[in-house]
Amino acid sequence: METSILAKLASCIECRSLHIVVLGSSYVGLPTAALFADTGFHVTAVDVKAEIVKAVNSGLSPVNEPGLKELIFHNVEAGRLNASLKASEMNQADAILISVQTPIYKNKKPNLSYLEKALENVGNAIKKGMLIIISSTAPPDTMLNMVKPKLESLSGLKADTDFYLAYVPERIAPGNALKEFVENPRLVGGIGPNSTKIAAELFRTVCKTVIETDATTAEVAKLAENTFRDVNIAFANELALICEQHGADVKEVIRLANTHPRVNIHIPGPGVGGPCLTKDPYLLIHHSEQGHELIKTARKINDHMPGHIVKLTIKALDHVGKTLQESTITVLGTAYKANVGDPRESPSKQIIKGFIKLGARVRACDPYCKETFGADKSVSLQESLRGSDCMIIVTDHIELKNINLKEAKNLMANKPVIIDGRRVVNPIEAERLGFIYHGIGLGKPRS
Ligand code: SAJ
Repeated sequence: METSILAKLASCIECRSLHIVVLGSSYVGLPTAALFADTGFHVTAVDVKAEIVKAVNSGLSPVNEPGLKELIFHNVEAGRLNASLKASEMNQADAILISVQTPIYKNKKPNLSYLEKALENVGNAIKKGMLIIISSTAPPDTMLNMVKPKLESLSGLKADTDFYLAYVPERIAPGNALKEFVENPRLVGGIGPNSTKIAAELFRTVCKTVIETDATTAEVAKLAENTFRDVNIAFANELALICEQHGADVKEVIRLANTHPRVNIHIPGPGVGGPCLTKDPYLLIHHSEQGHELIKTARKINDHMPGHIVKLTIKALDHVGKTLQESTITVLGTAYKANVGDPRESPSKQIIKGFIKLGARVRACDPYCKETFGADKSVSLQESLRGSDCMIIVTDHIELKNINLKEAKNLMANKPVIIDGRRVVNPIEAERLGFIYHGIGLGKPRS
């Protein structure tokens, strides 16, 4: 019996007759739905937001991700992709993929309420032979302690025998999601051997490399990746603070250290943003109140950086005889990282709020992102710099890397200051043009 259900599912995957329902159709769910549709499956993207459903069914992308609009349009036109507000779509599904959000509360504890709600709907819709995939990032053991028992008790069926259940974490970075979905090796961790095998077969239709493991290992590996990156960036940020004290340049220090074949230090900056690195380390350690100091400290260091930018600015303005309260500050970049329009958890939020609280006039400008976090919005780079006392580079967008310093100098107030949070400006060139330049991790040489 078991073998024949599995064989039937495998054959539906091979001939693309499998109907997939994706629950949660945003930054991760939509690229997933569109790519599976593009490989030939009939996919329904379900979401609670009417604007998402309306956009997809009109062949548009509600998420600003390169290439996604075209992919959605093409597959909606071809009749392979549609969207719906109704959870009951799952009654027609052969496979259900859950990619709802798993944010953290203010106290840094995981908020699994969206996942719980999704599981309730799925549990009531499970039929024999269904494949259930969880792609939402979750704390270790969520599959064994929450997902499996919940689905088994709601359905009265047994995982890995009557239906198949696997954890398949996403590894896609916004801005390059479609390419990374296909090219980054995909971890597939089943709740048992049948689940791993069948889930891997499904993902092999889209992903170039699939690595089979178990559900718990996949959960921890996903969190380990983002935590490693957060800890590494925290080390780079701490090095930056050390270099500022000692008159060294962190950029050169890291360049030299990274010539060692076993060293790979990341890049310091004005803070770590985005929805993943700011949350996943807390998911990894949330089961234990005590210990894990390295991970907690890394989070603290990265969260300290926006405040450090505010302090650097006050010091630099003081050197030119200006106070923050009588200055106009231009924050360049409100997106959390380069060349995307995504403001989630961006370091610029804390920086702008900090300046506003201290009484400065703050303007914000971002070529990709409309968010201003309460600062005055400028329609162009030029407008944002006109008469300004200080520019702060928070995001390393290509346009800001190539900023025309000569033009900026002519537009800005007397004795203009640059606070370079991403080290994209040449300090020598800036000072030659008459700027007061301070860069993150650039100590002033002692003579
Ligand atoms: N950042 C630095 N220095 C660096 C690298 C990044 O300050 O050397 C900052 C960025 O500016 C940004 C933040 O860190 O504010 C996060 O950026 P990120 O490049 O780490 O990318 P995310 O958050 O967009 O995506 C990460 C990715 N994880 C890893 O690279 C290990 C992506 O592959 C995951 O799919 C994604 O998290 C996720 O959804 O979990």
